[in-house]
Amino acid sequence: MVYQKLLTDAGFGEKKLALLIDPDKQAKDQLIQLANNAHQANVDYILVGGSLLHRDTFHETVRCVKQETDIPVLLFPGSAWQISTEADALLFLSLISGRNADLLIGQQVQAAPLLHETSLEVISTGYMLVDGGAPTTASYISQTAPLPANKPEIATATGLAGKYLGMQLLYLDAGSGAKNPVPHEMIKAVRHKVGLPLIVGGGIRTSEQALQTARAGADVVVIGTVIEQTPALLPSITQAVHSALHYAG
Ligand code: 1GP
Repeated sequence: MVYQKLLTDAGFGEKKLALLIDPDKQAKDQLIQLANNAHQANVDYILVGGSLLHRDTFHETVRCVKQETDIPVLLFPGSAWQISTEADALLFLSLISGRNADLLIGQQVQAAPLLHETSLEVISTGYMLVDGGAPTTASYISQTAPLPANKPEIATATGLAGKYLGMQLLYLDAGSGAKNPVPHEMIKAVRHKVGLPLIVGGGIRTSEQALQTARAGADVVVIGTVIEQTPALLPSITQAVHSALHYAG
């Protein structure tokens, strides 16, 4: 089970790297190459999904990644139709930083009966968008205001509310291609106070940023855009995240 493993690894302070694959962004041969690179770099998870997809390649992307690697594929759905039974688990996201009812509970109601018919592992995830210095596709499409980056106490209150609502996991996201990643102070505060396993992503471009994100308390660090631009960075960023183990709190 993906969640059990995630929980155990987080308990031991083992830091993990997730590569976000946007189904829109690459041709099939590039995708095969990327999946193989991820395997060689010891990437721990592959996330597939996005808040705005332009092409009908979602299912094909999941299938292709599953064929090429044994890295667990976690769905990171932008809407109810981004469900593939070929994935290992689905992050059942509720956008708890926002006040858009459709993304808090509407899409989830549409997806639930479909999920019930599958054996897909469903992981209840409190999803929080954080201001990354400029509007992102996620903030625009979701029509929500992100959490202010300099207000860790709002992030903590939101994360705690998610925990009390029964969520199993939190995801702090500055949004794909964000100018600034999620501040370390916020990561620290949320991880320490809420105590749920924590995924952090958005705007991470260097090994140093990935390392500091993991050291601040992220259990899983997500990178996407930087690898689309510079695939050769994947091994060093993955290694940096894995090396943060000794700094576990
Ligand atoms: C976005 O957290 C992910 O949802 C990854 O962001 O593409 O900026 O790495 P980047």
